[in-house]
Amino acid sequence: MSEKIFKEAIEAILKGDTDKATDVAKRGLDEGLNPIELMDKGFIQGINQVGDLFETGRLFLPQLVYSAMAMEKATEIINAAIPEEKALVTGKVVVGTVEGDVHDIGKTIVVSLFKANGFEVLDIGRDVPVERFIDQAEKFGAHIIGSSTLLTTTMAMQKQLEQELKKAGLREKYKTIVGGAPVTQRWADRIGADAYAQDAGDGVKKVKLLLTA
Ligand code: B12
Repeated sequence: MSEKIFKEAIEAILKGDTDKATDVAKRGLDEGLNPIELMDKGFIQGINQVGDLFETGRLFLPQLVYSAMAMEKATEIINAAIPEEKALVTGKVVVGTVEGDVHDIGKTIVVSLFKANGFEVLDIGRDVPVERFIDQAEKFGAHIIGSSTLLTTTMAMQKQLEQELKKAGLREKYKTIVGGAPVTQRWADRIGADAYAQDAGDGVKKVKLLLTA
């Protein structure tokens, strides 16, 4: 039964059909599916397929935009249904998408899962300049700064964040975690970030490790 819902979720995103995505998200939750599973095995598979079709020229920007709109709606509904757990490890995390990049679906999922795991999270949005990451982390009293990038061209901003933290004499004050589709552990090591996470669940594990390190 859940397989059918996952398939419908994939189809809704492929078609860029927001009404269908809304209906499938609500129906899946009503039927008692785990929201994270519904996201991972359904909607995220759909948006990844859209990305592949776009990359190989079999789908164009207007369709990508419709698929993204359907994905944003599904994400909003599902995020609201993720149960909040009592935190065993607490900490404050600032999360944003770097300057020049407007992709925020993944970042928003990360924010929800962090909150669901009891971390205090400040979501600073997308297209965020490095200075703002630092300024907001200072004001929020963050322990960790998390940055997301989906474009290879904006990955350099994560490196710049490391450099600016050093310049400001703040590098030891914070732990940093990087994520986003083109980001790898190798990139994290290269720029000197404290951690890399391949998805939101991995992010939760890594943040817990950083907070107890
Ligand atoms: C949806 C989408 C869009 C939407 C974004 C809507 C939105 N509100 O986010 C729209 C239509 C706006 C868009 C625009 C563009 N896009 Co686009 N887009 C995508 C697409 C299809 C899916 C991204 C997505 O949401 N994935 C689903 C989420 C859940 O996954 P995720 O983001 O990777 O996040 C997970 C993990 O990476 C991790 N994570 C992510 N961030 C973080 C941060 C931390 C701290 C942690 C711990 C973990 C973590 O956890 C998340 C959840 O599990 C990708 C293809 C792809 N496969 O990535 C292309 C893609 C990223 N886009 C691409 C391009 C080229 C563009 C445009 C330049 C197109 C254009 N010509 O205008 C513009 C960019 C505009 C800009 N300046 O930013 C290319 C990038 C190529 C490259 N090498 O850089 C891709 C790869 C498509 C392709 N295959 O060509 N896009």
